Formats: sequence, C-alpha cells, structure tokens
Amino acid sequence: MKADDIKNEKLKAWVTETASMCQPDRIEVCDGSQEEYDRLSARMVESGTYLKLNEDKRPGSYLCRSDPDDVARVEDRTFICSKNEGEAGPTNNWRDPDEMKEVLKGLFAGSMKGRTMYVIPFCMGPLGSEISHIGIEITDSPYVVCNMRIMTRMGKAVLDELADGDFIPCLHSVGAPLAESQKDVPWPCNPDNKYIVHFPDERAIWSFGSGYGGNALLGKKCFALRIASVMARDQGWLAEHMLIMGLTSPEGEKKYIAAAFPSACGKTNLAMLIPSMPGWKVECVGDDIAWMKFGDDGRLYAINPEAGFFGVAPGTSMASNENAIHSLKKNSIFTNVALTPDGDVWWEEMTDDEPEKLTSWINEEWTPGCGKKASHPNARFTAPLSQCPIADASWDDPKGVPIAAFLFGGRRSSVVPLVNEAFNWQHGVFLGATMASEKTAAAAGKVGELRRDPFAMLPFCGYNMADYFSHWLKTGEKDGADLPKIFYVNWFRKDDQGKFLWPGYGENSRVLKWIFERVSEKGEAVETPIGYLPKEGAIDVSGMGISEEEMTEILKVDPDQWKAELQGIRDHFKRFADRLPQEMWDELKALEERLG
Ligand code: TSX
Ligand code: MN
Repeated sequence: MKADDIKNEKLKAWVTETASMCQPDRIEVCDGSQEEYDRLSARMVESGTYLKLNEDKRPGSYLCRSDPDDVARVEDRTFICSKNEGEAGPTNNWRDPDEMKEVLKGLFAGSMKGRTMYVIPFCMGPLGSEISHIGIEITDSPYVVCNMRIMTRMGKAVLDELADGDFIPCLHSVGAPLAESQKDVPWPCNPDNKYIVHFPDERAIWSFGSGYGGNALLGKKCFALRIASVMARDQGWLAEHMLIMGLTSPEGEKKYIAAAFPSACGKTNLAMLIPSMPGWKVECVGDDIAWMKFGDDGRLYAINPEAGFFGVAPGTSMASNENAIHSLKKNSIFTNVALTPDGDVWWEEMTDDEPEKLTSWINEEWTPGCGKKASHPNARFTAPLSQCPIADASWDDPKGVPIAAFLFGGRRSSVVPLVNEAFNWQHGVFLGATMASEKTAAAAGKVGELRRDPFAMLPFCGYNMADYFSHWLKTGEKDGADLPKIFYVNWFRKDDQGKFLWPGYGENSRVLKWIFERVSEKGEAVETPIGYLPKEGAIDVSGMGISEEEMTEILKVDPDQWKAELQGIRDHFKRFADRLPQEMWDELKALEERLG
C-alpha cells in the first residue's frame, strides 16, 4: 500500500511530517498480508538479516541474530517524559518533554536515509473490542514489521477500523542511516545512542537506536503497559503485566485467572500449564499483558492486547512447557538462539542432551563444554497465539473474559508460603505493592538478593507508582463492582538443605484448584496474620507422594520471620514519600499488629 491510500487526516499528516524528518528512500504502508510478510522475510534472507530454517523441521520460520550490543530492553535508556518529575515518580527515569523532544528530533533527522519507512497499523486487542486500542508504528526495520504481524492484529483491517478515529503514534528507527552505496549490516542499530521514550501526556512513543524486542516492538511494553497504564488511570480501567488463563474443573465449570509475576518466575509456563490433576483443564488467553474493564454486570473483563508470544527461549522444553514448544513448531521467528547443522534451532535446556555441534548466536562454532552459551540468555521466539494447542476459545473475543481471581507472586526461598489469600481488596493491593522476588542470574546485584517489583510493573508503569497503587485502591471502590479475589503464591520455597519443597509446574494445578474453590465460596481456609491459608488437607495432594510434614512446612507462617520482613517493606514504601496512599501504611501497621 502507498502513503496516498491513507484516509485518516491525522495519520496522513504524521506520515508526511515523519518522512520529511527521517528522509527515508521509500514509504510502505503495511497491509498485513501473507504476501507482504513473505516478501519482507525474503528480503531479510537476501540481506543476511534472516536465515531461513529447514522447511521440513521448522516450516515458515526464520533465525535472526542481533548485534551482540542489542540483546535486551535497556531500562537505563527508558524515559518517561511527563510534565514534571513527580508524575513519573521515583522508579522511572524522567526527562523534560520539550527538551527530550529536541534531542530526539536531532537524532531522527535523516535517520532513515537509504532505508524504507514502514507504516504499521496495529490493534492492541481483538478488532472491534471496546477494550482495544489502535496504534500506528512507523519503523525502518523490516524485522519489526514481521514481528508486529505475529504479535498484534496488523494491517489493512486495522486502517479500516481506524477510519477517522484516533491512534497512538509509535515512532521507531534503528538509528543507522545508510550513505549512498553504503553496504548494510545484518542487524543495523545504534548501540551508543539508545532512547526508549514515552510522552504520557501527548500519548506518544519515540524509540531510537535499538531493533530488539521491547525496545522496538512498540505495541508491547511501550504502548500496552507504559502508555496504556496512563490511559487506564485516566479512564478507569486496568493495564497490567499479567497472564490470563481459563481454568475448568472436572464438573465443567470455568473461571478465568489473571496473574502477575516478576521475571524468572515462569509466567509463560503457568499460562500454558498442563494440570497434573485429572479432569482439570488450563487454557491460554495470554502470557504477558491484560487490559481490563468493568462490564455492566460489575465483573472485570480482560482481553489480551497481543496476538502472539514473544517468549524467552532458553529453559523452554517439552518438560517445562510442552504447549510453548508446540506453539513455535512453525511460522515463528527465533532471535539469538543457536542453529543446528540440519537447519533447526536449539537453546540451553531445550533437550536433555546437548547437540554435538551448533552454530552459536554470535555465529561461531559451538561444541558441548566449549565454555560459551549456544544461545543468548534473552534469546526469543515470536510465535502466533493461534498456534498454541490450548489457546482459549475466547482468546480473540472482543467481550473479553471475566476475571475471578488475581494471582501475585515472586521467587522466595523462605518465609513466604505456597499460597495465601488476601483478607480483602485493600489487603490484596498491599500484597501487590509489596511483591518481591529473589534474583537468579548474577547480571546486576547479588544472587538471592530480594528485589521489590510491585505488581511486576516496576519497569512498565508509565506514571508515579504510588499513584498507581491509588488507582488500584480506587478500582476496588467502584459501585456495584464484583471484584476478583486476590492471592499470593510462591512456588519456590526451599528446605534447610536448599531443596525445593514444592515440585511446581503441573502440580501447581493443586493450588489453582484451591483458588478455584475459594472463589466458589467452597475451599476451606484458616486465618493467619498474613492472610487466609489453606486449612490442613484443603489442598488436594492425592497421588502426589508428599508427606503431611512437608505440606506443613510449605504452608508455614512464622511470625518471627515475617516480623523481619517489615523493615524491608517500610524502606520500600518510604521511596514514595508523601505520594504513597495512607492505606498502604495502614496495611503495614495492621500486619505488624497481627504478628504480635
Ligand atoms: O516455571 C516454573 N514454574 C511454574 C510452572 C507452571 N518454574 C521455572 C522457573 C524459571 C522460569 C519453576 N521452577 C517452578 C514452577 O512452578 N518451580 C520451580 C522450582 C523447581 C525446579 C525443579 C524441580 C522442582 C521445583 N525439580 C524437581 O523437583 C525434580
Ligand atoms: Mn513481560
């Protein structure tokens, strides 16, 4: 499609203005067709960006290796440019919006020389849904176009739906203009000049210098979380870093659960869980983001704004996540994984035995024991949600799905029990606000160090996190609301020998069963200082081979250990100073009093 085909006046003006700033050689408006996808993929194979994988092993799929300096989100280069610093809050990098705009205009000037400027109309959420929103991403990266086609509803149908309506402008450049007759590199980027910038008041995104994942696929973290969280605050809905799953009992009753976890807790694995409990069924609506609005019946209805999975590959296996493995059998993009001699992909822990020979993600020969990783730890697969064997029948339903329970959690080797139910909404918000997880890989900070990640939104909230807590509190006060119950889970508690007390994975369905029963007003609980815990025997452990003593240990609430937690929560809250809602201090005080 040509730029002349655009009818929307705001879009027409923005495309013209952007083209004159970035000076691309050509403009292409993406129609989202298979023909277009195949054409761009072939172009990337030719340019060396892509490697076509073996059609018999991995049909319709490609391997892409990024620049080794462009492999992950860059939080220190991520900016929230609200009017004043207080609006961004202590957990975000703030810059003055006017000053930042000037810097960006300088960087974007001529940034697309020698390249094609793609205009990508995309819809976050099912087309025609009242919960969905439309964005337009302008980018000079064909890799971004192809990923966006998998991750969002993209193309002509979105332009038709947009008509003369409004959209979120998302501007992206890899920041690597080509001089006349300059040869391109496989992964153009600008490693020393990355800017991931959000203008919450204007509701716009400008991203420069990186072609990777969350830095470049602007519908995901930038729009669906940072900008959408601001829209949700202003308009009375929720934009959350949550998976959405359907859970069906052997009796055929179905409930939907949304869950937020910090990284490295296995959120994607939980979203596609195969229950160990006979007769129970999990179905997947989404693995990363939930947008929720109250329906006329007072219930919160959730959609997945995305249409695909952009998942971490290493660690994904038939043992850890069989449904993910099936989802990426075909029509997928693999970034920074290893290549097998027969033209397929491999990554750490994909199989029990390591292949004898591979080409690593940095295009070097790799053999077992060579001392280097075959794939990058943040290597990704991009796969269509429709290919998930347990994709929920309602995953693309414009109405969304009614949420019965929220799960929060983290990785804690001690103190925190397997599951705990909040006393009420306000207490649940306290649990979300105090979420914490122990660090695993030693990237930054010590392994085992406790890091607060409220609602798993720390890097993704587009405004002051304290105001975000207030927004959650206010959500709970809505007239006639039929609120989800809130739970806190920890699959990662260990015994004194450092052995995991709970087998996790499919066995987590036993915890989901208790939660299901609690939201049906059936499951039995006992009151403890930290919340309602399963009564002895209330978690179904039949056929599991776990002793009563072990269950007691997994569910133990030790008041002395919990008292030692209080100072950490106090320090965490102090960061937000006057802006922290009083209710959070009240909850902390109430917890302290209950602990005695
Ligand atoms: O994803 C995980 N989940 C959720 C699954 C639905 N992981 C992997 C985390 C890193 C991404 C888990 N790891 C889970 C879990 O529930 N639990 C654990 C900890 C664990 C690891 C290995 C064992 C047991 C627990 N192995 C054996 O017991 C043999
Ligand atoms: Mn995420």
